[in-house]
Amino acid sequence: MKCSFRWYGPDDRVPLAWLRQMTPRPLVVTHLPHIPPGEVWPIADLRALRAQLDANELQLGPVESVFWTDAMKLGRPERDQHIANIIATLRNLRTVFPDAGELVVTYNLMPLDWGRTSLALPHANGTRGLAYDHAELEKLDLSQGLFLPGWGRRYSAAEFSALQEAYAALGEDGFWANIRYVLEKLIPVAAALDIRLAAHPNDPPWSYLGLPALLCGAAGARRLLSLVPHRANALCFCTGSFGADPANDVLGMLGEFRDSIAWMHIRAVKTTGHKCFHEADHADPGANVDLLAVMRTLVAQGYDGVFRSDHGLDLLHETEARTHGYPAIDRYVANKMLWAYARALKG
Ligand code: CS2
Ligand code: MN
Repeated sequence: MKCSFRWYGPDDRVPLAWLRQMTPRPLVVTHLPHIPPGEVWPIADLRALRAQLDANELQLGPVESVFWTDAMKLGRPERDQHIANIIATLRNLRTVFPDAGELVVTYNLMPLDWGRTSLALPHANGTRGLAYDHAELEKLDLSQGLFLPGWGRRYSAAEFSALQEAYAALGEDGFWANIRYVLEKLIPVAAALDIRLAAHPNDPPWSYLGLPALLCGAAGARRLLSLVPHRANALCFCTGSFGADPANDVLGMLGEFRDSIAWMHIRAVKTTGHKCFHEADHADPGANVDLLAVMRTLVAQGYDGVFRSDHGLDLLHETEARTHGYPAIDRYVANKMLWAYARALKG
């Protein structure tokens, strides 16, 4: 298995030079944060990214993320242009990274994006981490608009209620029909470019603020993969997202979807109440999902792809840093632990 590390670009508090110091040296999981969803990732910008990776003797890992636009999810007329632009982005990625082998491009079907109610919940041992409290979220005063911790996008009250109404009018079957429409256009192109499109689950894996949540467990994954059955229609299997719902049999899902896992996010959460959880240490055996059991399952079923430790806890020198769930130390330590354990299992 190959480990990877999320890098949010030049403004990331963790510079590429730090990734170069890591053993095992991670693949770089990144995207072009300055390009809005639905616009083409220009070749020049991708070449600049490649130059940064080459200068640090790093290689591109899964791309995360080429976001889908509201128009694509809601089936608005401008979706066709956005789909064409994503196709151009896929082509440009292959042009700039012809030697990268099979590429993975991650996206998600969340109406908003991953959501938490806190980015720095203090824990008794002095660490801090992301946390989600459904009751707290549902009590939000939306008359002031919506802006969740960790987000770059703010919604005015009018924008957010219009979004809620649009998804309510669309309905889940309408949403699935729009997903099919997009995948039927993207999958053939991705396949021809040796690219897998990897859908990241809903995080949290349930509806909140009246918005639909489709990819929350095995049923959603089955439906997504059945829309366009093809290797290029795949999953970014996130154990933290699926694992946040104790009803999900994460180890069983790893087996059921083994052929559709393009890559893995391996992180743990701990449920503390109804639809209430916080990020747990990757080594915590008391988390919702035992990540060592995840590694044993992956090794046993011959998974030899890429993983990343996803979120981490603020600890040691980073206790007071503003890491928004992406610290350097804990993500690195988790990568190292998971990678070494997988190596030990393989012998
Ligand atoms: C985020 C998510 O890294 C990203 O691009 O959008 O992947 C997030 O880090 C978690 O994976 C959500 O589970
Ligand atoms: Mn994830």
